[in-house]
Amino acid sequence: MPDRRLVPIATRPHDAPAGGLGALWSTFKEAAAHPGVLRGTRALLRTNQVAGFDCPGCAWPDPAPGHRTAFEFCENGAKAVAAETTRRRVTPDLFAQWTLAELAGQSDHWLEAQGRLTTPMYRAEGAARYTPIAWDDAFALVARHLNDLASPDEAVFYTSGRTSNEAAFLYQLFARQLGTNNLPDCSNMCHESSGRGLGTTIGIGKGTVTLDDFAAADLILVIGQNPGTNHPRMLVTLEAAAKRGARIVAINPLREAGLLRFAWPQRPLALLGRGTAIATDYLQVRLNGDVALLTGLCKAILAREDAAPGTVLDHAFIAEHTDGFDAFAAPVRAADWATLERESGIPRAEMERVAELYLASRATIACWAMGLTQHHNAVDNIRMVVNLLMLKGNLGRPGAGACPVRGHSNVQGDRTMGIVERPTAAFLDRLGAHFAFTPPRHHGHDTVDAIHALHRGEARVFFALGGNFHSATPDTAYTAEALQRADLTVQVSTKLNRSHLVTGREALILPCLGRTERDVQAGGEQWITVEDSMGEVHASRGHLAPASPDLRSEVAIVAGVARATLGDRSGVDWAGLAADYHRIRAAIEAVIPGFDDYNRRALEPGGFRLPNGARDRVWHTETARARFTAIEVPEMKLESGQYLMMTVRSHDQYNTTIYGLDDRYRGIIGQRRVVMMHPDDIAAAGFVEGQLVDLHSHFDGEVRSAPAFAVVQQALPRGCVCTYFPEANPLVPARSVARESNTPASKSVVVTMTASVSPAG
Ligand SMILES: Nc1nc2c(c(=O)[nH]1)N[C@H]1C(S)=C(S)[C@@H](COP(=O)(O)OP(=O)(O)OC[C@H]3O[C@@H](n4cnc5c(=O)[nH]c(N)nc54)[C@H](O)[C@@H]3O)O[C@H]1N2
Ligand SMILES: Nc1nc2c(c(=O)[nH]1)N[C@H]1C(S)=C(S)[C@@H](COP(=O)(O)OP(=O)(O)OC[C@H]3O[C@@H](n4cnc5c(=O)[nH]c(N)nc54)[C@H](O)[C@@H]3O)O[C@H]1N2
Ligand SMILES: [Mo]
Repeated sequence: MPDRRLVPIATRPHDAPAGGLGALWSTFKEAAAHPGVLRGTRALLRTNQVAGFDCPGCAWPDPAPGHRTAFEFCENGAKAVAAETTRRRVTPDLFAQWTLAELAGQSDHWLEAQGRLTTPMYRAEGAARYTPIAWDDAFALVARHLNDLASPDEAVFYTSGRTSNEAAFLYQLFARQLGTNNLPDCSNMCHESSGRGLGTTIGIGKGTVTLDDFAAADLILVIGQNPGTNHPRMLVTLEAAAKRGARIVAINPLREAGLLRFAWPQRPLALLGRGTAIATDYLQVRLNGDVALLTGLCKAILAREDAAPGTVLDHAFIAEHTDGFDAFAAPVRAADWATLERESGIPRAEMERVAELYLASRATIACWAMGLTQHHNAVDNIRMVVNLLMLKGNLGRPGAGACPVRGHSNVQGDRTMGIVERPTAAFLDRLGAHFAFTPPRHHGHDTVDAIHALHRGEARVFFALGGNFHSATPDTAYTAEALQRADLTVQVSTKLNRSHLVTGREALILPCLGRTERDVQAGGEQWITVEDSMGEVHASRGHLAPASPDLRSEVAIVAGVARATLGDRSGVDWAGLAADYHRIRAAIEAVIPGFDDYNRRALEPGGFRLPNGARDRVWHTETARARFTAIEVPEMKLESGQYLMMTVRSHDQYNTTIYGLDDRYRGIIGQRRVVMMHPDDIAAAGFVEGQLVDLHSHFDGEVRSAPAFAVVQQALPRGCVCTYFPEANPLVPARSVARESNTPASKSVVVTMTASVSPAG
């Protein structure tokens, strides 16, 4: 094949335990490589401490106050902190030197490496560059645009999940006083399917377990999650469970190193050994084969019940607490093993074996993340997990429950604060009553709807409180067009990213403080609050000097925009709230149930836990019972030459922030534009490792292409391939979404591949 294009592939097999010396070394390198090493080290020692700040890395909860070590951070939390505490700065000089087009020619890794944003910047219509703008002028500009809109629904207010409770609450209040519920957030691309699946079955869109439950579980399922990279502190919890003999079953198409073995890098002796085995059982399910697999487990369990009626299931729980059992059980009993084996890729005997583990367990926890939530049938995935748990009453008792492991450190809190495009009537009633206004009732745009609305020209102002909308969303080319059609795009950010470069006709960059930094307002030094993945709310206080004197807090920015826009139309004392965040928390307490005595309890060591009905076996569903759901097993119909592709995170990134080019645990070094395939699939397609291929996705008669991905081997099920997010996002169609949750199906992309031909040839 003369025109076969090859690139050298560097792989380094990873056979050490996850964590371990590698993680310690990487943490050290990360801190040392950043010119802010001292600043970074000081910050690390404050990470997740009682008087310190909440790690911006992930939403895994902190151990109880007495059980924290001096080093409550992980390798990837260290990267997140180092990225924020870097001494590199993006000053107006950089924007004077580089045009937007030139900056857009640089990689995401390069943009991130330029350091912290320092100065508000403005791009005038048609201008090639950003120029500095004063804060008040920036606020006035946003106000003019918002007030010129024909309807407030022409504005979109996006949030990414690092935003504090205080900023999030003010932000949604502002949007609703303006008159819109257009409050999409990163959740819409993340755990929305969990929220929907849990909300409709157990009456709360959140998990039901706490860290204590992990100490009491006999069996822990880890489904569609890569904690070694994305929630490394969870491995400490899993290791403790493994050591006391709990069984851990991993359900994942990839053999993720973190689920195999782990050595806690903060415990020196552990580094010398082989680490602790984590997963006792590993089911390498086919992509989106989870409903088939879980149906197989339930089928085996029901068969045991039918053989010895009344002895296998938790009949008391099912009778007292649930409904829908018969409708759920009938199709499961009728399901045919051949279909379940084909769709899951797991032999019947394996499913029966794991079903026995489930039956032997007195208390079972099911954890999951994006491997379940980003498919067309994602909401059904979650309901199927709930079905399985309920067969043995594994909800609302010690050691058992549902555990969606959240992403961004405060993504759950932002939702609690009312960042949601479909608010409940009860929430709006209380918000309106407290602030004496009439909130809009009609639902707003979620993330995918916002893209379409911008594309159609129906949304004209796009405002982002954090995040990187351009690169995190699907269908990159389409989303870029959508953003470019806006009159104004505004990004409140800490670091440079591609959303600053693909802009509306006019654009603003508003640089803000990060978690690690001191936040001083008119009323003195402030702290903020966050809610972790298990519903615990606690304070976070930064200690470092701000990266630039010109930064403002997210709260101050939101209040500034609100005051400039609404003026006398709003009865809210925006300046007063921004001067002292205690006042914001007092308002939250008045509007949102569960926040009693907020200002005091948030400061207690470890904070406080929000009420959770399902945990207490109180079900806020339509029928006041927990609900079994009949779920259809989806059948994957691929044509010859087609593969199912997932888009995942490497070990060296935080979503769209690219720290480096290695994926250590998967052994892929120095390269991100790769497509991982089973060796037999590589051979069958006539490819060789290192060959460049073009990827083409197929959806609803449309084809999208992305060029030049290097083929690398990886132990995946046949027919399943894997690429990295965000490189592969141009292939994810914006209309290819999960039913009910509207979450992009970024783990179910149908692709074909063709050999890349060199541009010359
Ligand atoms: N260091 C670091 N930490 C992070 C992030 C980061 O980018 N970097 N991102 C944060 C955010 S916002 C989030 S949401 C979380 C994400 O945390 P994860 O959900 O762990 O992230 P992904 O990389 O998307 O990995 C998805 C996992 O699901 C598996 N998977 C894919 N498809 C399927 C499937 O069909 N079935 C099953 N059973 N498994 C499947 C993949 O092999 C992979 O192991 O991490 C958070 N923490
Ligand atoms: N194909 C594919 N697409 C995906 C996913 C996938 O698995 N596959 N995952 C989806 C998921 S789970 C998520 S959560 C989304 C993530 O979507 P987003 O949350 O929109 O993206 P991030 O990359 O996390 O945002 C990074 C930017 O946030 C800004 N930032 C960082 N810290 C702060 C802060 O403290 N304050 C403010 N104001 N800004 C800050 C920085 O400027 C940084 O560049 O992506 C989704 N997209
Ligand atoms: Mo996420």
